[in-house]
Amino acid sequence: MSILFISDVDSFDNWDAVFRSKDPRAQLVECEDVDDPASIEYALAWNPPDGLLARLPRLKAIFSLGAGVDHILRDHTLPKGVPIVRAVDTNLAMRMAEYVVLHCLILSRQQRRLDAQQVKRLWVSELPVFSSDVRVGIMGLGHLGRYVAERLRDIGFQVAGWSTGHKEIPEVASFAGEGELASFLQRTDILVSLLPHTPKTHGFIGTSILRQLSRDGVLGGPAFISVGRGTVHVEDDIVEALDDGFLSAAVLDVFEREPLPEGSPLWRHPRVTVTPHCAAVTDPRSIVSSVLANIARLERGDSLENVVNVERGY
Ligand code: NDP
Ligand code: OXD
Repeated sequence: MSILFISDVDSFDNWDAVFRSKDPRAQLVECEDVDDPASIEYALAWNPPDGLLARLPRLKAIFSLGAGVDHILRDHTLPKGVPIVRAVDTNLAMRMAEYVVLHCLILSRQQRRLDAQQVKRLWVSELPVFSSDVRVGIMGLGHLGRYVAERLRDIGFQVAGWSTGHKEIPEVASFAGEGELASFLQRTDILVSLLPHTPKTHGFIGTSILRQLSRDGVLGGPAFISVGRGTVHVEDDIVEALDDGFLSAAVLDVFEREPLPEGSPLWRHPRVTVTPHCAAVTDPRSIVSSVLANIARLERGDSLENVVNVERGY
């Protein structure tokens, strides 16, 4: 079966090698090597150029190279009726949990202050903040949000999540919808955004959300960690909230524009940590098996797993 590989960031050779090792019948091809568009049955894509997928007349399914699918859905010419499948993978969830746990601990253990002290050779030991006194709030309690919530809970943080519908996760408080948003924000010291980018979440985390976060927590002001999509937060509002002392810190892995433009004030802000969209990178070794299993399902006439709801946008 022919699978078209489309990505401006992933290595074709890496993915091709993994596909070959798992199923010699799976033939990965790059756009420039496609002689006959009708030969392509599947596409594996990150940020495909507009119109490209519509030119494949026998396409059976589109697999996203990531958990997010906004990079595919923004093409308004997508072929009708062709299912879009997103990456759902424990490995990806583990990487995301590492990132969020790391930064929640850096914030709660005040590691940046300790680093600054070391530079000045200062020996100042203060009473540590206990993770059990820090309230983390995760926006988006989906596949990644749930896994992250459980790991933070295991370390002792007080964890809550906010999503469209309520979730049952032991010792994680669940808030849902507009009606419970204010209560969720008011009990949150570290806000983590793991929302997908959809028409509803576009520009959602700005001044009015940030200003509802708790001011009476142990961190001396709320902090914000953005790992979902940069188009969900508003960078000017984050900078303003930091500059007027409302936010104590921001950790940003995703941005309104990527790569983050050189002129962005975020690069040099003393209370901002910038990372280059690397919180959880899709590993071909674990994704390829699920793509092949899904293709086998389709070929048998069974339904695909992890199909995106195009109306909802995630
Ligand atoms: P899921 O689709 O499993 O989860 C999305 C969650 O967001 C769900 O809990 C959903 O609620 C909630 N949600 C969506 N829209 C709204 C809304 N309008 N209001 C309230 N809640 C909402 O996605 P994943 O957990 O797999 O991934 C989340 C995102 O993480 C991806 O879309 C991607 O953008 C990003 N990502 C970033 C990476 C990085 O390296 N920085 C790596 C991988 C992913 P409900 O469950 O009730 O429907
Ligand atoms: C994803 C990402 O969506 O890496 O998987 O951002």
